[in-house]
Amino acid sequence: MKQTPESRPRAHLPPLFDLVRIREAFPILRRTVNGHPLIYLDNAATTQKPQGVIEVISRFYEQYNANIHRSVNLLGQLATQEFEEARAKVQRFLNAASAKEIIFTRGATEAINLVAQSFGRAFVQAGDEIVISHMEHHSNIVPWQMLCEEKGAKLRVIPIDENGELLLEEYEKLLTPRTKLVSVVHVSNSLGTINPVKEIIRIAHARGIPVLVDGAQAVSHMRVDVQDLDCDFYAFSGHKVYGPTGIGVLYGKEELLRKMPPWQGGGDMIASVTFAKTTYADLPNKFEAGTPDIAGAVGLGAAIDYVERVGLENIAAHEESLLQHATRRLQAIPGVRIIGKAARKTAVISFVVDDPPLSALDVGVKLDLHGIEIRTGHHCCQPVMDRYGIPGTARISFAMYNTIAEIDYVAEVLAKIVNEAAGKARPTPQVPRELIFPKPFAPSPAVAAAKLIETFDFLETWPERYQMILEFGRKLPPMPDELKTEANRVRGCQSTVHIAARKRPGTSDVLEFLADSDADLVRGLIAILQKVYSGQRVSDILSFDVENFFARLGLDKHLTLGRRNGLAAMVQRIRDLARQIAEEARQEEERLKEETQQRPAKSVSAGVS
Ligand code: C6P
Repeated sequence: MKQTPESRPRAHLPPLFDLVRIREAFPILRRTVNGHPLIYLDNAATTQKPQGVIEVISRFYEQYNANIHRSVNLLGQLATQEFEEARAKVQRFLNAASAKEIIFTRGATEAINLVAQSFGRAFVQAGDEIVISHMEHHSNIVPWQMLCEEKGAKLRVIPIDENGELLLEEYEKLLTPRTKLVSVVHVSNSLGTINPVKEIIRIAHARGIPVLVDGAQAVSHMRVDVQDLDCDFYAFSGHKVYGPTGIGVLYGKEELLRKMPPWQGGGDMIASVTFAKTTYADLPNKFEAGTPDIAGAVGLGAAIDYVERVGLENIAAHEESLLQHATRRLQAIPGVRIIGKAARKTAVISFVVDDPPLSALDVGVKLDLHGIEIRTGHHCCQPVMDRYGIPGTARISFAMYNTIAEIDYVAEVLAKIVNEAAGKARPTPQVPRELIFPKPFAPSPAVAAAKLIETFDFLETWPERYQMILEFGRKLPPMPDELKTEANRVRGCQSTVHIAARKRPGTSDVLEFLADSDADLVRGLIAILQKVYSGQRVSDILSFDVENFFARLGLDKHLTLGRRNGLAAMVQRIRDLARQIAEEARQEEERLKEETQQRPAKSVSAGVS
């Protein structure tokens, strides 16, 4: 039969990579941020959603919404069909041997917790060991720590080198007869390293040890074939592969999943329930207790369809050119240092600005003012940051819709930020020999707050308020380096923060403090705290409603959760110091009372003499 173009096999024809059409498919890319066209480079945190995915989710709620696996009614059957079709799509996407091996979870985090709890409960004993790596996301550290604590097992960590590559010889040395599982990340979210997971699995399997792969950052950038990798478990999140949040996947080899006990109990995971005994459903339902995120699964199915239509090979090639170009452009900016230089990397560039020293937070906030969305901080990889001796990095991460032009613009803006900072590099402050604490800004925290709120009310936009906060920071009284001790360090802040407080000389209950940070924004926030709290009576400090004050300044909306936690940690430290002074004052008062109770007798006798 003569083949028409339509009937010809399409296997050899890769889909076209049409960047213009791809960008058109993502409605959010048409919006502006702080008055600039959006440049979204925080794709490792979550990817944007194509119109098709948004529509499929809406259509689900408009046309099929019903609970699954339960109803004989038509809607229930349609919803079940859609849900199970999504599972089949995931199975094909990962090339799993069977749909029974695909378990829907809330995300990669829940998938790893499922294995830690279920596999761990059944197979890990006191003295056993779990091997992870130094570049894991907290989601692949904490569940294992919790398990180890519960069972009396030990966590072993594969070290990484300066480039951000795993030391495979060290890995082999860590494997012992006590090793019950190896759990490693496929692509590091903080360094971009692509780990040689196939080799890692081969080495573990040679000793009969199963392997979990955290694929949260891999599936949107490269084709993953779980049978070819031969991994025992593979975890990922829907929202990082252009699907919705709240849905993710645990792939597990059927044979292993069958041996594992259920994790959560509830509806849909049972075969039968009596008070005497419950039997469990077959795979995959055994691990899916309760009503799942049905629309989320359907949306994930649509996202996979979209990715397959664009072609993972095309996406990988495009992102590789973005990575190469961005690496060249960032490396060319003096003072910028890339963290993570593995030979095999994908889609992530983490960097710090050393000269002039600019905190990652300031870089992120300044880029945001130009419409460029990146992530800053430890990226839920604190051990990685400790390995490099840094509090955090600025991270740009790519997706299929990013462009070379966007990267050029980011590089230009970043170079300008670095140059401006160099021009304005704070002259080494003339720190006076005696400590100079600021004078009280107002008679009480409440009056100080009212003055600040009045100033901020004049500034309508966040960029204006941000500039004002920076201006406050520039005028922060200098803090001598001798006071920047470990004891004065405030933990819980993503940047480095020190607070040194004392009771104002000549008073019994007035607190004053000096503080500093390596981040300009944080210096500004410190200045605000200083205006409100320093030089005030401790009782006023403790009764001041700081949450409401922050909300009136708009900080609750414009600061990230990490930054708000940092601010809360600073407030907590100030309040603790205030409590300490209040307690000392109370003890002093008691001591004086005791003294005066004894004194009258003495003074009478003294008077007599
Ligand atoms: N990393 C990032 O900005 P959840 O939150 O379950 O969807 O994904 C957790 C997770 C697990 N492993 C890796 C390698 C990850 O990168 C993430 C999520 C985001 O880097 C948010 S912290």
